[in-house]
Amino acid sequence: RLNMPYEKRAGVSRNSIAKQLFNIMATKKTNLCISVDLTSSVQILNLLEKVGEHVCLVKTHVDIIEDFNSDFVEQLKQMATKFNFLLLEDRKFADIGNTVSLQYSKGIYKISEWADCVTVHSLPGEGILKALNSASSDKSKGVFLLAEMSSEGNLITPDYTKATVKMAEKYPQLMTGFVCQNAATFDDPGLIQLTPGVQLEKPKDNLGQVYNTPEKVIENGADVVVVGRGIVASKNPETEAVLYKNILWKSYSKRILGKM
Ligand code: UP6
Repeated sequence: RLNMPYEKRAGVSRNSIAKQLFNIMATKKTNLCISVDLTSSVQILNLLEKVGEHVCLVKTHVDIIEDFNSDFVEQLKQMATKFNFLLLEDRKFADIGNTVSLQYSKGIYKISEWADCVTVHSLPGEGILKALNSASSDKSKGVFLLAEMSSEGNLITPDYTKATVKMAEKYPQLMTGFVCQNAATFDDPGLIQLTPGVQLEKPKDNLGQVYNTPEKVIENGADVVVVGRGIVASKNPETEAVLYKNILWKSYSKRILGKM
């Protein structure tokens, strides 16, 4: 999958969100995902107004937004249409299937109504995928399963990673890809490697996050690269987003030519 261009990979994806995401990347020439870890809806929308044209995917943690409301969701969806990006709610579901199906579609956030895709832990077992797969939804949906994490001392083992990839095989139409750090994690070119833990500025934070450079993660198989504070906490987010976008696209272009 590493040498295959995104537009070709769209053709072999069995999940419609993965297909869309590959096509957006090819069209907009960006594999940058911005993680908008801000606590105010106005701040998030203002940031997206500046960086929206440079990203393929916007990753949210809606449960940290202090003034979350349905109007925010409407504006977020409008922005996604205007700038042609998809929405990933990084909910990291990790409970029994029944609870997860409620968390996915009920409560304040009603994630299933607006998120194109969500992140999910494999820890509870297959029921979690079964629940999301059968959750009724008017729109297409996708799942990124966590096969590895970026944080120091995380308890995921190589066996856990392998079992996670195996679990996903039964749900090809649901699976958008994996959150992981290494190319060896999976082979299917129709799936997307989403890699967080990326920053140019520093090698880690104070709470266990470990950072790699954009070049390094592309070399390690990343297809969509998540940058949070590297852009969000910078003085000029727009300039920074362009910087990350350009380095990432250059690295991807080298990779598909086999020069990496
Ligand atoms: N994230 C990781 N590592 C993982 C999985 N998810 O950092 O293994 C998420 C975090 C955060 C973002 O929840 O929203 O990616 C990274 O943000 P940062 O670039 O500001 O560190």
